[in-house]
Amino acid sequence: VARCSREPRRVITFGTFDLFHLGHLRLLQRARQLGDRLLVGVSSDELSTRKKLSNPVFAEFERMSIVRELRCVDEVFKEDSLELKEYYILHHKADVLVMGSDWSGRFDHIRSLCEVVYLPRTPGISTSEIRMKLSTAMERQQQNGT
Ligand code: C2G
Repeated sequence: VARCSREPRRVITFGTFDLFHLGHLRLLQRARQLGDRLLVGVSSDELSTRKKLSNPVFAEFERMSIVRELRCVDEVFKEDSLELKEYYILHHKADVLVMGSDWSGRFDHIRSLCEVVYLPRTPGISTSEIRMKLSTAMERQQQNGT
C-alpha cells in the first residue's frame, strides 16, 4: 500500500501565556489540531513588559516550563521581538502561523511565508482580567483589615 509520506505539518504560534488559563489552553489545542507538530514562541519578560505595559506575574522560565509540559505542545522557544516573526517562521520551518482573533489582520503580510490562521478567542477570560480581580480583592482585604 503506497503510504502518503507527506512532510509533517508544522504549526507555530506565539504568546506571553502569563497566569496560564483555559483561553491559552484552548488556543494551543486548536492550533495543534491544524497540523502534526506545534512550536510555541513564549514572549521574553522584556517583550511581555513592552507589549502589555506591565511586568508579567510569572517569569519567562516559569511561563516556558508550563507551556512546554502541555501534551499539545512539541517545542517551545523564547520570542524576543514581535518584529522577528518572519525569522522564527523560517528558522522553525513553520507551515502555518496561528494567532487568536485579537490579532486578526496583523500578520496578513506573513502569508507570503506560510499560511496564517486567526482562531476565535475564548470569551470571558484574560490574564489582565484575572490580575484586575486579584488586585481588587487584595485592596478590599486591606480596607477591611482582614
Ligand atoms: N487567547 C485566546 N483566548 C483568550 C485569551 C488569549 O484565544 N481568552 C489567545 C490569544 O489570542 C493568543 C494566545 O492565546 O493567541 C496567547 O495570549 P497572550 O499570552 O495574551 O499572547 P499575546 O500577548 O497576544 O502575544 O507575537 C505575538 C504575541 O507574542 C502574542
